[in-house]
Amino acid sequence: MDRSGQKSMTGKFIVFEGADGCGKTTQLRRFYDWLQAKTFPLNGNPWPEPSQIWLTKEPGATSLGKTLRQILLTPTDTDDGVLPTTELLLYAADRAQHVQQVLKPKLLQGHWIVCDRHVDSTVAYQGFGRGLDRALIENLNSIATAGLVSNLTLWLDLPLELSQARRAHRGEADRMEQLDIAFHRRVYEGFASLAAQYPERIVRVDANGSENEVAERIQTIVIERFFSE
Ligand code: Z5A
Repeated sequence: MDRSGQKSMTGKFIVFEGADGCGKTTQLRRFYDWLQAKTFPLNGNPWPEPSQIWLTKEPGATSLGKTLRQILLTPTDTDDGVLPTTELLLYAADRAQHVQQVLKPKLLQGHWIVCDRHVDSTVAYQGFGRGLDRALIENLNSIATAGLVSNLTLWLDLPLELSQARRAHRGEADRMEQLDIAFHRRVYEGFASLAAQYPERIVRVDANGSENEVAERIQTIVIERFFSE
């Protein structure tokens, strides 16, 4: 998992990705509760202890990250708000802090991390959505993660019209959510393209269905990936 090869990480790093409104946060919490509730070994593989399972997110998991999140997501009605390149750098700064202060230390201690968004969001939103240079984004992601790669990234795939409708039910949109439908369509295409490019790391989850149905699909994928004989 640690491409720098310096120390072996014994924990598991599982990321939930997808368009806003796809049900990612709902499923991530359900998945966390499901992991917490089980303690027995499955097919001879030990289940993580409840105290060793962590829920986290990007942006905003650290003290600095909370401030960055506010800057990144608070809507502004002026033209001198956050520019696209500044936005990219702020997401990278949030990630660098998160990786060093939370993710790497926990993974080194053998914890299981369940994370709401990570590097693929930057490629999808700032790369495909904003049209910023892909090589620059890969570079910044690589600096921010310092070699850390997820063991599994679950892409919750929901048709754009459905995710927009679900999000709309929740009321006021944040700064990113306020961007136009063409932007969100490019973001969706970004996630689809990443899933095709990295089939080993990114697994598509059909997010169309009831909360229970989607939760069961996720559990099946995780059992196959980490608890098969
Ligand atoms: N961003 C970025 O641009 N670059 C980056 O590098 C990173 C992030 C890391 C973070 O926003 C924003 O930052 C995000 C990308 C950008 N912005 N956008 N746009 P956030 O963390 O505040 O929120 P979000 O990640 O966009 O997620 P969300 O808006 O909270 O939505 P969600 O997590 O995908 O969905 P949800 O909250 O679980 O569900 C949405 C609604 O649907 C809710 O009312 C649920 O009750 C309902 N729901 C959920 N599941 C179902 C099912 N199965 N059926 C029916 N209804 C359902």
